[in-house]
Amino acid sequence: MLAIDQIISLKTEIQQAASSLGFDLCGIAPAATPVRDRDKYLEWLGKGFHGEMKYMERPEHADIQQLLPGARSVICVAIIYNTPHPKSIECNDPERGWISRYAWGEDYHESLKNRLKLLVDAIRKIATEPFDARICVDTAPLLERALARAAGLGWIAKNSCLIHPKKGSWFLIGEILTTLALELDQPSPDHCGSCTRCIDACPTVAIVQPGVLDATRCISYFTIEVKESIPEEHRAGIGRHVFGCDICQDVCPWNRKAPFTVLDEFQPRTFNQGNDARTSPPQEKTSSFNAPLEWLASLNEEEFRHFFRKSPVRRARYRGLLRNVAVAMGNSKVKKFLPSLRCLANHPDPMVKEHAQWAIRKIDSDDC
Ligand code: B12
Ligand code: SF4
Ligand code: SF4
Repeated sequence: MLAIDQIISLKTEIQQAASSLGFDLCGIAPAATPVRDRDKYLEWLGKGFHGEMKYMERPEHADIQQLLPGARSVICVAIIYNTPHPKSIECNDPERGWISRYAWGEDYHESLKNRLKLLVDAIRKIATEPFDARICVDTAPLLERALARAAGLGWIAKNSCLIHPKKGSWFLIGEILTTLALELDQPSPDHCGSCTRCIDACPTVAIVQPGVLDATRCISYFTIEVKESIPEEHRAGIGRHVFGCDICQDVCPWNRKAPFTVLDEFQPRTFNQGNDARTSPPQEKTSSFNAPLEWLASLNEEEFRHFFRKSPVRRARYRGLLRNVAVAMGNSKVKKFLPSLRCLANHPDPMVKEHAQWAIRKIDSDDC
């Protein structure tokens, strides 16, 4: 058993190691999901707010001990992905599609996991007793925001994101569950006050109550998680989003002065436009930031795999991205998209075809 001064110095050393590995925040929570959050999660599931995300129904969500028997602490970390590019609400070009900010560069799952593995290695060198550890980033059934709040990394805000008073909310979180008993942090207080900007700005009215998101109305859910047809009544609300949505964070006053990352992995990717962009001579550079819809619609499957290699966008899959692009083109009402949409309307995939036909009807109906 460690003495109290050893516990305190171990925590400080862990935080220093986390910072040197590129993490922007690091705090310690008890190894138990707070009861209030577990109840809210069960209520959320009961209302069917998770929709098609069946992975959200895994019962271990409420029980950290099932994930790591003997766990005593959770080391929570956050990494900022914000870069100095305009917000989605500042870019209104209907000819371009919005990929959400976290998805402009590399997929964070691998890079966070690798950093967390290095952090575990570093802790093994400084801890005076053996311990078990398990790394989690997004995919494990954990209420990550609830744990991060308990670790003092921020408050769960009305838009349901975790916000830190100095860092804003443009960050991703990960955890190390451990059998080590570490000095705990205090949960962060709520700073939303009377503000309701995110609730008012959400185009699909997905924030049904402060802190409660009906995912089945969220643009992020439709464009990333839904694998088949997007119900027609929800297509107009998607606007020009082709992967995820940033609006409820864009409007948040706590993000006004949010810091930027210096990490290359989160910077937007650039591509050379052209029919075969890998072999044709360099033409106009395009990027994952505010990408031209026509260019996205022109990608073949091989090009999609090449351009979005190790990118979060891969989660939507090729057919899902084309579906989203067709919806965004339809919503734009831009007539010059008709030739691209006619190509997509001949696509062998019936889902892509149907969304392109819908978009053509939508643009044509604007004639009268
Ligand atoms: C499923 C999921 C989604 C779903 C559902 C989102 C949701 N709000 O549940 C969809 C696809 C819509 C989604 C979207 C996004 N996601 Co997501 N997602 C997840 C995932 C895998 C699970 C979230 C979850 O447990 N939901 C269940 C609900 C019940 O939990 P909750 O929303 O956190 O609710 C808590 C509070 O709101 C509170 N609460 C509930 N009811 C009430 C009622 C009252 C009155 C009060 C006061 C509180 C309260 O208690 C709940 C439990 O703690 C997590 C990773 C993980 N394993 O945690 C990432 C995660 C939450 N997502 C993340 C990100 C980045 C996003 C997007 C920004 C991506 C994008 N740009 O499109 C958007 C943001 C949308 C938003 N406003 O939340 C990050 C969030 C980082 C942060 N700073 O908060 C996470 C943590 C991934 C990560 N490892 O970094 N996501
Ligand atoms: S991510 Fe977009 S659609 Fe989802 S709750 Fe926020 S503003 Fe609404
Ligand atoms: S916009 Fe306002 S209410 Fe919404 S999360 Fe930010 S501070 Fe809270």
